[in-house]
Amino acid sequence: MKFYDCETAPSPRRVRMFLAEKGISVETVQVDLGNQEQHSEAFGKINPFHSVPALELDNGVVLNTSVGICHYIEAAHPEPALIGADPMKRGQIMDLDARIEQEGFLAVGEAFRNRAKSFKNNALVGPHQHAQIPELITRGKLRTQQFMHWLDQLLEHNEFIAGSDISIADITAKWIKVEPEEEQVHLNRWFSEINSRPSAKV
Ligand SMILES: N[C@@H](CCC(=O)N[C@@H](CS)C(=O)NCC(=O)O)C(=O)O
Repeated sequence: MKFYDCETAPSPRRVRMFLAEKGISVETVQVDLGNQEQHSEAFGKINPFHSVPALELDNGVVLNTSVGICHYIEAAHPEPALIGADPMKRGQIMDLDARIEQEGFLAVGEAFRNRAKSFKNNALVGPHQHAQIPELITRGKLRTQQFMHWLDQLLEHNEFIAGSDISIADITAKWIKVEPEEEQVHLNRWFSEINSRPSAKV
């Protein structure tokens, strides 16, 4: 198996933290996003979506989304369960994970990629060029605030995002690089707990 990674990017970090929680290590290849290596012809043959992470299995099949890769790892190495040990828990965890990806991860990305000069004609990840839309900076920031508020309220009742154990939903939320407000006490408590785990150092 070969894991296509980029040390500094948040999406591959989700997979690295997932692997670390499982206690698994995988051969890793760095893809230099800073130098646009994801757009090289060679990498395009591995992942036509020109993004990381990607996981190449021993039979040549390539998985190319964080969530797909994590599901594969969970099925191959069920313990400790990070996507629910029974059908109901799995459904609940994936509901939360999808919400965090859509409302949090993508909202932060919307604000960031429509603002940063380095993404001028690359506002969306992938093989196609998309111009930045400045209005999306404001909308992305507002959506991020609404998301952080929702997460803070959820964590008032749950130690981890989906209950009493860490799950993929915590890992997805951890890599949303936004500092909580001081008064978001539940979110702050959860952040310090999750940041203290060895798997968060990946
Ligand atoms: N839905 C994909 C998104 C992957 C993604 O956005 N990867 C970013 C790094 S965090 C990337 O490859 N960016 C390349 C680019 O900006 O051209 C996943 O979860 O794996």
